[in-house]
Amino acid sequence: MAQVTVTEQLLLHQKASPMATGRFTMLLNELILAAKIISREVNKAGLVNVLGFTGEINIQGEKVKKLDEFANSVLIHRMQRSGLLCAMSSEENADLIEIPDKFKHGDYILIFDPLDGSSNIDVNVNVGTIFSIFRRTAENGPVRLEEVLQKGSEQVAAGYFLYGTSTMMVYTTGDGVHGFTLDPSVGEFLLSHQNIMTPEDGKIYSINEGYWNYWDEPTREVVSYFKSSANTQKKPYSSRYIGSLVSDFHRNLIYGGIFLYPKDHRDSKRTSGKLRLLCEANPLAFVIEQAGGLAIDGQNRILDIEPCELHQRVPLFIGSKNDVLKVKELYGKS
Ligand code: P6P
Repeated sequence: MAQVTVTEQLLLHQKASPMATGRFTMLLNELILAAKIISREVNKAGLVNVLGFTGEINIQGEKVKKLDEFANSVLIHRMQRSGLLCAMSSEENADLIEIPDKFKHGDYILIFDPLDGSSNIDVNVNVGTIFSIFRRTAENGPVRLEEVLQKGSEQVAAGYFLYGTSTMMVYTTGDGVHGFTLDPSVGEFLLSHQNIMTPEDGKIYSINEGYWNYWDEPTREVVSYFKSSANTQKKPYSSRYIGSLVSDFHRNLIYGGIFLYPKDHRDSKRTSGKLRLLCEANPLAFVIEQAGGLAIDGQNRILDIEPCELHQRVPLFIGSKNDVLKVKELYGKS
């Protein structure tokens, strides 16, 4: 395959749409630079003292790991200078991130999880950066929160970087899903997976079964379906769960399967599940639908949910089309 860079791919495949401007290509290239910097630190995390805790607690009430903080600051530092954004929101920041007046403002909004799966950093398990891009709805003036709280179906682009055995970037602008692999020797992301389509029927299910006792009966019935021979495979699905959403999602995207993070009754915080609508569920839902899959909260399409707040959590069932439809059918019966 000829070596196609992200920029070439964007120019090759841009339909006449708001995405056809060079500004979006510039935005994605800024994001790529931030990801290369994060990838460099992640790949040498074992060698320098960036492991361990900063001792601070983030908005999610989780202890912030140094690499989390580093990734967050790299993204904010780089993207606020891009001249393309009017606001940002990070999973690590309680409030909207304003673009300082000294920088040129644009009409895109960037929402991101700087380093998802961070609980795995110290044990060398893959982590990732997830991003979601909207255009602002007002012509100009200070960005209002409701411009950020748009339905996922309004995203103009979304995707993730996966820092694993290789560093990958997977994204969509609504014109299919494309995967690029970083060639560290030249520092370029080169096209490695063109037009990714996920199998309609999976063979893998991904869920933290440790919470079995906290699930309601319909959820137990859903999980039991995938472990039984009553499914379309006529045999139990393989269980694969490494506790890093981007990695679990990416594996299932390529091989076919379903990732489930239901609500549970462990405590009041989990009655809407653990994963965040804006910086996790929405971007991955855009990707999976463009790859022929589906994403629901148990009943409703993720991309149709009207957000109420920045850090809103949502139950997530995402992956192969027929597997997600089965989840919807089983929950619909209860
Ligand atoms: P649990 C990582 O902290 C994360 O946000 C996702 O990357 C991952 O899928 C999930 O939480 C794991 O959660 O409750 O199974 O440990």
